[in-house]
Amino acid sequence: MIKKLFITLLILLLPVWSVLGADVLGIGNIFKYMLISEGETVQVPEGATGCTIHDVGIRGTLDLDETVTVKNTWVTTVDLAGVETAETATFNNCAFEQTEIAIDATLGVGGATSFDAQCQFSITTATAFVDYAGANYHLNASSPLRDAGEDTGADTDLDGITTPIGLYDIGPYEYRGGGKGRHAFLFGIW
Ligand SMILES: [Ca+2]
Repeated sequence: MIKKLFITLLILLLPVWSVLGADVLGIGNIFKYMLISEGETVQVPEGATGCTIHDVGIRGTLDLDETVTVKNTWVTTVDLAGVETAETATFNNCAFEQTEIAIDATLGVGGATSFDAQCQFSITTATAFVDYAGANYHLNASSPLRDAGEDTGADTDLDGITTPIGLYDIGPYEYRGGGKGRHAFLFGIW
């Protein structure tokens, strides 16, 4: 009953969250192939079970309050305060600007994290991407995220390029040389 009420309230509040710059997932949502800007939030709220996030670049905050699987994604700030007893945040093929200790320190009481062997911590954003300051999140040739991942089931990257090239990369973009993606051609941004 309480969960139903919460979910109803959540649906009613979704437009408000959108205005505030938050992407709020519902039960079973798959959130994929996205770039989240600085200051924005991706949230999996309590009760939103069965969610998967993959191939996303989150320069803002990933706020998890429920059991969730996050794959092939890089994150600036992780907030696990809502991950509580019997809930686990599972990360496969992910990279973080924070340390593992810093992320675990945000966990709620009884919550748990599961990081696979491919996960990287303390990534230096200034050197991992073509131009982090300028919001070009394609990988550098020397990026630690390049060829450092594993197959998480994605066949293409955010540019629509078939993956992998060489070995799988971490994050929404697969490195293919040249530094810039098709966005430069399509939208004149990068
Ligand atoms: Ca690769």
